[in-house]
Amino acid sequence: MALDSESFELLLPTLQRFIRERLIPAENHLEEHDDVPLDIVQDMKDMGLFGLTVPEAFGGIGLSVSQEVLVNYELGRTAPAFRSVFGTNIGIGSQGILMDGTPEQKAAYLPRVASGELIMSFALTEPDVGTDAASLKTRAELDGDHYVLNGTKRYITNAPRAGAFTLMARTGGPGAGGVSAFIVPADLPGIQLGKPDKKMGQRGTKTCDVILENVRVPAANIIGGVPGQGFKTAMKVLDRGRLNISAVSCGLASRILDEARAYARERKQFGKPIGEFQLIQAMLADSQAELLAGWSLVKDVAARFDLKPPHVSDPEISMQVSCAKLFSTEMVGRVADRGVQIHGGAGYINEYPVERFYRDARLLRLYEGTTQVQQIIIGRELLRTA
Ligand code: COS
Repeated sequence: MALDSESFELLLPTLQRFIRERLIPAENHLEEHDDVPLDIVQDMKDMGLFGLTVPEAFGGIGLSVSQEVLVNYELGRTAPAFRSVFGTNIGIGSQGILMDGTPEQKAAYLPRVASGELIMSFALTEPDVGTDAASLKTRAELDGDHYVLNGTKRYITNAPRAGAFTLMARTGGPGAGGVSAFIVPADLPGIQLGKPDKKMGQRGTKTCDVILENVRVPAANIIGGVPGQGFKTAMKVLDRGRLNISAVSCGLASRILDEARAYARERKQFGKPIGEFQLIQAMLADSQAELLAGWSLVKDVAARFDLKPPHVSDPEISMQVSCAKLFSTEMVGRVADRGVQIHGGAGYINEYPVERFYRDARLLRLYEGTTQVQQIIIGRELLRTA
């Protein structure tokens, strides 16, 4: 599945212009008001951004993974909160339905996801369950043709905006085999949202707890219709999600590098622009080399991802995705740190974008699997195939 190259070549410059002319100028407003302005959300819907990865048969644009990483690189060049408005929709929120849903589930949800009418969000993490996702505790007990869900989901991105969740709950015994993925409409009785999380960065993204108390969900809402497959669905969704976080990391690194270059040309010390000093050039050079390495890796893994059917998982590809996430997210952390360093004291002042990008970048190493999770996945695969 891919958008024809002629249409994609039109889409990318349109998106670049939208980011340059609409999103970057709105970054300070976003930071101050902790929300994405509604007119920008409407523009995103009009541009089809909510349906980027939904197949054309369901009203979307149907990007391949190689195309999606190019889009995410561009989106990475501005505040991450802009992407988050539709990022869970085309990404981890709806990919479970796309990959493993029944034909009826796809027809019922994907067209509304693609138009932006329905925002979906991904609910895996819990208060006591983060990295060890297979031990999740949210219970789903069968009662006639419904399941009754009880539990709490934590740090759920876009929960306040969501019309439905892809939500993992335990229908069976312990471990991964007891987990099912449900489509849970957000307006079902018994669902409550917690207080908005106050975060270090990424202002404008909305995260909070989702609390479920005796929520009755039709058994027909189990993704794929078969209980016990939900952990695998979640992992497959995260494989693609992690590659997208990697692309965003590279885009953000390129923006930070641009900011640092501009400052190095403009700021004078000892009678000349600081960019003329080799110690500043060394920091710029290290960032450029690492960015190129990360971005080459992401594009390479995306091309491999596209060679397999989207719903089929391949442990080698999962391992390569983890390499991309590990390297790119750690890389952007170093690039952001150097960006602040090149700005000197000014880099610690919120007048300069590098200050907030430094905070924004920190989350990339944590969500959709920490660096240590990626190391576990890589290490296990290396030993499995030794
Ligand atoms: N695609 C498809 N299936 C997968 C898979 C993938 N990428 N990864 C694992 N599976 C399958 C395994 O093949 C295994 O299936 P079988 O039981 O049939 O053999 C099953 O899922 C359990 O896998 P595994 O034994 O590897 O599970 P672990 O409990 O050891 O978990 C980690 C492994 C830690 C890697 C996993 O829990 C993880 O990724 N945790 C982080 C979760 C995360 O990213 N949270 C962020 C929340 S979203 S912002």
